[in-house]
Amino acid sequence: MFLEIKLRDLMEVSEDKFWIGLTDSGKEGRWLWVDGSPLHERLTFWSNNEPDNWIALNPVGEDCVRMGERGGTHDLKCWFDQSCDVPQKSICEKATRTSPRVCS
Ligand SMILES: [Ca+2]
Ligand SMILES: [Ca+2]
Repeated sequence: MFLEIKLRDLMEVSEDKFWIGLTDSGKEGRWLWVDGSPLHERLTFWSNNEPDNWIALNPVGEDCVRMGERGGTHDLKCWFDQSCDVPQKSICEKATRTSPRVCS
């Protein structure tokens, strides 16, 4: 929900979506995050009829996942598998920045 809300304001057109670091390029249908951890199948947000590994535009299929719906979604189902060759913006995760504690 946090990401979906953040992206709404950043999307200018409907194709202006964001890679989330999830792929099935190693084995079709086996979804892994970029750190190698598997997708928790009970915690997915696929849009209707996705993932479909659609091959009409690219015979290799669709092995990368992007998210976002301009204007938002009511059910958070905003993940789409897409050809990895399509340029998109990306969401990156980084460690929490912590500041040293000061004792007084
Ligand atoms: Ca695929
Ligand atoms: Ca797709």
